Amino acid sequence: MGENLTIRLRRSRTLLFLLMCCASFLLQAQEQVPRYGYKVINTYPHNINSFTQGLLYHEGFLFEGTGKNGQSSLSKINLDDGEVLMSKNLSQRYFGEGIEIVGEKIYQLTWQSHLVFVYDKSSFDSVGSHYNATEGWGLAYDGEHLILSDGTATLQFMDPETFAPQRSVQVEYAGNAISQLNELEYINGEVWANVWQTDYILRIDPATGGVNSIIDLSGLSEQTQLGSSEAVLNGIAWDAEGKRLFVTGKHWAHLFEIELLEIELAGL
Ligand SMILES: [Ca+2]
Repeated sequence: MGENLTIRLRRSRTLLFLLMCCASFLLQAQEQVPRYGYKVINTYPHNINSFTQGLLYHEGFLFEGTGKNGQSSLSKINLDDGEVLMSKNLSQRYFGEGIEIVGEKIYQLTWQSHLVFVYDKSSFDSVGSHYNATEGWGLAYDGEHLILSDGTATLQFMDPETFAPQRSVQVEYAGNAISQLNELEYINGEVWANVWQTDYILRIDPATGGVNSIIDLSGLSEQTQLGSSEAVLNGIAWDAEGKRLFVTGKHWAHLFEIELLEIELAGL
């Protein structure tokens, strides 16, 4: 009897588990969003030693912020040949993270120092700093607020003048909070976010935190040289005028201009 009861319990647990899996699958299928692959349009050089944490395209130039203590910097770079036109090294104490430009100012996050550096865009001279209560990962700008990722599933919207949070959203897909949101870019009303240590970029609705679509960049890292075991996709830059999309990675030897290709989802 005892053995039969144990078997029945095991069976009912198995059934419950299968039902939960099924429900989860249905939920995901129900919330299935468009998926994109990519086509490489152009390939440009990228410094394989750069531990890319922030990337943007502004008035014809790339701006890049890099991380690691002792290797963190802010640079203005020529897209075509990768020449560094202007650069500033951070003190050994700081691990640089995401960057963004608002007006004449460049903001640069630090990872765990709770400091946000502010520089003059033209000279890279320091013009101030702000306190950030959370970790600093990625940074973007929607025309009103700086958008901050901090390694969790939360995106915070900060006042550029004070860096005080004004509101936040949790990024969710199929009922699950999605954390590890890294480098960001604001493109046509959406927040695009690299998910750290994956080949995915999420396109996020900034009003709700919902995922509108998913970009799968699998295979792109195989089209360049990787400079370390930490070399992962990280870095999205949008040329709004030219409508060009650039991506690169930490310790990648190239930066790519890509075009998105919608993937047909069979049977859904
Ligand atoms: Ca960016």
